[in-house]
Amino acid sequence: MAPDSASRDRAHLIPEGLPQRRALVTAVPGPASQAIAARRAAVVAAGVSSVLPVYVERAGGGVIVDVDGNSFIDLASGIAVTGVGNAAPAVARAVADQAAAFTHTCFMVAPYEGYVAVCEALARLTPGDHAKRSVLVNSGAEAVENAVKIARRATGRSAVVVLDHAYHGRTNLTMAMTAKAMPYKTGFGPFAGEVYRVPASYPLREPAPITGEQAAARATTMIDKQVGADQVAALVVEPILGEGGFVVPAPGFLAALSRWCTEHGVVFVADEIQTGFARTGLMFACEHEGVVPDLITTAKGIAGGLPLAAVTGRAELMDAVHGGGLGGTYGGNPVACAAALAAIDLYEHADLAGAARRIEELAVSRLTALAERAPQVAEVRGRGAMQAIELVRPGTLEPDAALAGRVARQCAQQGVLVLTCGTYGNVLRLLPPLVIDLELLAEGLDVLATAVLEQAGAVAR
Ligand code: PLZ
Repeated sequence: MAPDSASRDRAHLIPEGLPQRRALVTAVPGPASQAIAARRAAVVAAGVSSVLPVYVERAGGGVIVDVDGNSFIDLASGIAVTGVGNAAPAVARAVADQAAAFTHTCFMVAPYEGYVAVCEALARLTPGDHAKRSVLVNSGAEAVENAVKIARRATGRSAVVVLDHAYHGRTNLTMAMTAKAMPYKTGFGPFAGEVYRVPASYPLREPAPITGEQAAARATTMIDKQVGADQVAALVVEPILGEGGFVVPAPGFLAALSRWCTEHGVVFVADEIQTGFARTGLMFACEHEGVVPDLITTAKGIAGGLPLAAVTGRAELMDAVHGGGLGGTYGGNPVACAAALAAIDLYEHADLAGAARRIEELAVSRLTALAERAPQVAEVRGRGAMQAIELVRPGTLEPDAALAGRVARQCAQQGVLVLTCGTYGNVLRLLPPLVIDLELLAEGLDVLATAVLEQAGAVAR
């Protein structure tokens, strides 16, 4: 694409009158944010935390503007949600038009076309050309819960197998499926039963290098021995571990797991809630490995910021559920469906997968250069616009979560929003909106690199 047609396309993705720049006009947080924080302390549950200490007034493209007028570079997308950018003009228009027509009838009571159209788009865009059906729900966790219901009903089996380092949600069943105790599980048990955990493929932390096939065999042998393949309804896998640390499995791991599932009548569920919708440079992360899941869960990026999620899968599995067995008051809300149709149109027609690959090129080159200067960076990894660095004590693999926290805080103080993640809390992850201006991204990466070097006390060579 010629550069000016690319920038014209981008301009059309960004709300008008929102300068794409980093600019701090007060201390962080400023007085207006501090006033809201004081009100918050009196009424918002202490269990809900926030990364940025400021309160948002506007956001779009690659920036978030707070109530004091500070403009932050957004390297988080509200945790991989606003792939099309915040308040993307086409999404905002679709939402306004739908809200003016009708806001809710409940698809189970009086159905509407938008729900059907979203399911058509999911059937077209998800991997595999078999007949597919979808059910729409409200959140990622609810999608995972429904995938398990469907797999159990279709197979008549009860066991669910998940990976070490997995994140699948905060509801009771999905807490059981999530690996990390603090903050997600501690004190919240007892958890749902029949959930079994097997080792993932985490190349940096393998005691000795093993192939993806070997890592898969390690997992499936454990399932055979400890659960019994014929007891397993579903194996639920994130194609790239998200909250667990942006861990890309060794090549062949996913394909071998998927083959094992097919051989044993186990439903292979790809949880693409964080990786889906062009984030990794292809529409879905499974496509990088040529894997076709039986069921796929989606959420986050699907609707440009409105709450919507889905389970999509093989017609014969999905339709094994009796009428009335799936649903919920708000599932597939018409405003969320309108937003999804507008967002999906942008993913497909504004080449946002290509944008993710351009983000990857820039981020990987900057982060690799940083890794050469900072021995604390054990690895640069990810796919597309889902990139991370894992921080350790130099010369070891000992996780340095404190360093990751200090770097994220310094970035916030300097107008760049960066998230941490990882089982050990020592991973800095980048999830920029796919529509971010590359110069703005480069500036954000510079702030991040400086923060790593300063906080690590690393001396430039
Ligand atoms: N599956 C792979 O990444 C949500 C959670 C943040 P919900 N990840 C962000 C937090 O601390 O709550 C996620 C995910 C994967 C499922 C989910 C759950 O999606 O929409 O948050 O329920």
